[in-house]
Amino acid sequence: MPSKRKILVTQALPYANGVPHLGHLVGMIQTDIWVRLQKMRGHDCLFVCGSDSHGTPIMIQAEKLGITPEALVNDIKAQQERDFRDFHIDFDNYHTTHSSQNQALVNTLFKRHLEKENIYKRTIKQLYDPVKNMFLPDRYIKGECPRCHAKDQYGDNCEVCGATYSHTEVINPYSVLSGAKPIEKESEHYFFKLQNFETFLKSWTQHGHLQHQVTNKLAEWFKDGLKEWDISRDAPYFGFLIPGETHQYFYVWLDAPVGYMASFKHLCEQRKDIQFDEYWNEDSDVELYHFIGKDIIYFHALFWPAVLHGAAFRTPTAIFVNGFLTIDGQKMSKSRGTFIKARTYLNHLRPEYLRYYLAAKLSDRIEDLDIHFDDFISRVNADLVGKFINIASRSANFITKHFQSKLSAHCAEAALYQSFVVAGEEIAACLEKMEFSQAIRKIMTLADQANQYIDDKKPWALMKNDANREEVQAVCSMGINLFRLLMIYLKPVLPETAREVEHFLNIPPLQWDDIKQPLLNHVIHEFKPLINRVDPKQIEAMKRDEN
Ligand code: B3M
Ligand code: ZN
Repeated sequence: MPSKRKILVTQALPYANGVPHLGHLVGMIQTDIWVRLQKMRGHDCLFVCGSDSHGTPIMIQAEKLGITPEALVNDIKAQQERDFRDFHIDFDNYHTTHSSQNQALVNTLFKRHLEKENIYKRTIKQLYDPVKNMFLPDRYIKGECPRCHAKDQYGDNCEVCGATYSHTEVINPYSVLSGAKPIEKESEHYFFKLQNFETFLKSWTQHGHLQHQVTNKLAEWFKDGLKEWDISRDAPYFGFLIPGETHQYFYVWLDAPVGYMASFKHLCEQRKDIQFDEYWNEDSDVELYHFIGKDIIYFHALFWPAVLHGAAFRTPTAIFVNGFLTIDGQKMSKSRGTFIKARTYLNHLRPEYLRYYLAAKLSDRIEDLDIHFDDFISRVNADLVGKFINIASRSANFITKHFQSKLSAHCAEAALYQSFVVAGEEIAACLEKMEFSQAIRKIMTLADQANQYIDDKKPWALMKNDANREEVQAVCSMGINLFRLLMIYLKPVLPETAREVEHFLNIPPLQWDDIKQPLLNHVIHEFKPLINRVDPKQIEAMKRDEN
């Protein structure tokens, strides 16, 4: 095993204007599995996240509910924390971008860039809602598509013909908020000159920080030319005021990734053993990984490294991108009944079913991932219950009933045990590379082998003759030891089951290194069914509940 690594991991910060749904869980679970692997392997790995709490949608949502945006984001943050915790997402810290730590960091970054003239101000024209008295982001403007003349299309693109355009080209535009015809109005905005970082970014994006698919995507953007980025928004806005201004706020996407740093800063304030500078200074050798969805590549792979680099902070070691979630082959949609909130799932199903199912499908490629519920049921039942848990349930009762719960003093099949240990290194390598589905396939092949071993030895038949007692104990102890190895490999995916198994086996929390030694001459507890089969009725009830 390599020497102890220092690692900081982040997962994209969910917006605080809606509660978690299954779409959020793909990335959360992927990241959590990877972090748990690192911790089990003895590395010093921290996982921070938080709510993305600023922006127009949050302001509008709060207004609709008749509460302050602060109250809304606090409320949603609490719910996010509960839901993610119940899916066993093990954050070291869950913070919010609406925090003093974030504001201080954003101001620092802003000032450093202002001094270097990477940020400047100029006047622009925008559409303004004269009834609501506010500037309108593109998604709050609708009108007729200038190309195909479809009605009620958004201010920047047409869902009918796919055209993209400027809001000034929309025919008969209206404000989604008031229905009023927007007027054009001038205001001063701050711009970040992304072009200043072209050389840096061209090199950075080519140096192993990104998946190939991402690098290719970026090549297209480089070809189109990097454009300056509008980083301010006019009042009314829910965000941080720009230093020295009274009506200009930082755009939510400027302060959102800084939220990663802020969450870590907040963690440093609680734990005296970690130093902010060691993790974020330009010369930091701590590994830093951002896990994100494919729709926010531009922000993370271009803006964010440029913002960090230009302000003399370290840049990410790697950015890891996952695809979108579909359910039963469809985009999640409320009208189709395929939109499932995290809490609704939790009310009906064991969170580890989803963790396992996702792990069995995730790879290091940016592919969309489908939860097909028939497949979900058969996968979980066949693999987890039928193969994995089965090994323990077939072995444990003999040990408890006939051998006073004690495992043999010797490992009956050293070669078989060793082959599982060797496979463990391949499994760890797959998990490390985000090839989760490959890892799961390997684990299930081992589970088949373990079951085959018990089938061949037939302890139930051996038990009929008293002369075979010792062999029965040896075979069943072997079964338990193989099961224990598989539990170690699955622990990042199934942390709750692992806790129950640790109790069953009467052992301290399993670490990856524990694979080296089998459990010998050791008293275990009584076996209780660890994971139940998924009942299709539970799925139906969950879907019914959501609709
Ligand atoms: N709040 C959510 C998203 O677009 C957005 C992520 C921010 S990460 C700094 O997926
Ligand atoms: Zn159109």
